[in-house]
Amino acid sequence: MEFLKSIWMFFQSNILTQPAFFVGFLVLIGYLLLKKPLYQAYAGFVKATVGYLILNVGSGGLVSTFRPILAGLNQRFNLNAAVIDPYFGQAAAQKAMEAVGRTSSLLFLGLLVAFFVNILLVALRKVTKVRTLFITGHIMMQQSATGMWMIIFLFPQFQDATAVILMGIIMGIFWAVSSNLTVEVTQRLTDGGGFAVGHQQMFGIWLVDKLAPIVGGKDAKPIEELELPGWLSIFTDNVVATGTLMLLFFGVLLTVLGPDFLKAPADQGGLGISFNSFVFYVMQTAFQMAVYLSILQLGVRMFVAELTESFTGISEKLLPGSVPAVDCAATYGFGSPNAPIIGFFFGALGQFLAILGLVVFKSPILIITGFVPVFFDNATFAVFANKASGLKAASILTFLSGIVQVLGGALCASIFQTYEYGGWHGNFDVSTVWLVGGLLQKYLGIIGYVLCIVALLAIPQLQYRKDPEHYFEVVEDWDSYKAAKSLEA
Ligand code: ASC
Repeated sequence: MEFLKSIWMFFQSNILTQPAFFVGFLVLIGYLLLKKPLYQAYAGFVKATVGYLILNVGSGGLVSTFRPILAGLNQRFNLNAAVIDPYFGQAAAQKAMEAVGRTSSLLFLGLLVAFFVNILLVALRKVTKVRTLFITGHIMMQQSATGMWMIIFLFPQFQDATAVILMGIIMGIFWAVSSNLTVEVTQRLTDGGGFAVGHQQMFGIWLVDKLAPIVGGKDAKPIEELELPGWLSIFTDNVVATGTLMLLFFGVLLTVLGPDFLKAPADQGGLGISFNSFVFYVMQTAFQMAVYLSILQLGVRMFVAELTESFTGISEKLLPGSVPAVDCAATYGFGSPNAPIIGFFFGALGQFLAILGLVVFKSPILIITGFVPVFFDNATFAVFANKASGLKAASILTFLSGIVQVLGGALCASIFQTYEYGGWHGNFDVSTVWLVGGLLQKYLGIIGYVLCIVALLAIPQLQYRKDPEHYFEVVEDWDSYKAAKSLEA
């Protein structure tokens, strides 16, 4: 038993929660199954892992640079608000578990159960119709923390072991089913990239893809095909567009915070950032966004190329008709490079408007924008909305998503009582789908829990029914799928 436990611990800390290595090993195995020479499989492993590590540098840089600035609004205006961000949400969930006398490390056991439930659902895909294995480890950890707290809060009568199993089952099903919803849209976006999204806004992606043509019109041009007249044409360049938009955004935000607050050390209630000229500090901060985004896109291109080629090995030999579900940022290498920043911008506008609404209507619950949901959810929505129906859809839908994120986050932080611990998870699915699921369980108890599971498991069945002939083909043989679909169209 001890031996098995140490193997699991090794796997959990070095591979399962480190998607770079997880993806690297998938690529290695994929190439070996394709009977490529060992040296080529090794090269693929290195490129995929390094590519994912580069993506981590980009997304980690974005998160660590911009999260404190947004969260600083809370301190600056003494709002005592909950920050809607998964890092704050995870900390709040863990504090809440400790406060009711449970150990927060239960989340890792729940994660283990959930991961195996997801594997089982893929292994039984002929029956379950699940095609995706969720492998974005740091997200699995954050969601397990929030999920573990929700189960403990909703079912305080159950002991640790029961709580872990309840949470593992529902979470594993959520991972499998939600990422499975993104298969077709992601394949279309990436022209058969061979992956799906396994992150925090999969239901949102599905919804955006459905709503975009209604909001933006059926024949709208994607952003990358727009011809900007005269001087505006400089904004077709991604670096110029990002830098300029962010100059506007951070110019306003940092001026509102004020140089004194930014400079004051943490123990005096400031952010402790050092700089000489405020103007140059604003420029550097804004341009840093373009830097990290460029890095992120470089990493994406590298690992996705390897994954696409090698995964046919796994989907032909090991798990036919299945794909890995990875970080949402993997989609930023496709479509218009300007889409992510447009999504962030309009998402932030929506969030700020909703927060203003909370203040004006004297809501007892206040919310502060968290960087991760406002950026990564909305950037992803914009990428998919743009693919489906261009700029108008991308901007309107992300603006609406910003509003939903704040209002859903406020409801969740108050209903699930993480408000007093300073945060809520805040990503789109967690503040919408989980809110509904949590309410069902709050009012119907275990019947609500069973209802959630039945409803989730029904989703892939419905997807399958719509298109039984091509349902697995979309991942097994993209070219035939495409040809069949264009014939049907
Ligand atoms: C998240 C989270 C991150 C980012 C990253 C995006 O939800 O916790 O660090 O999004 O995964 O690439």
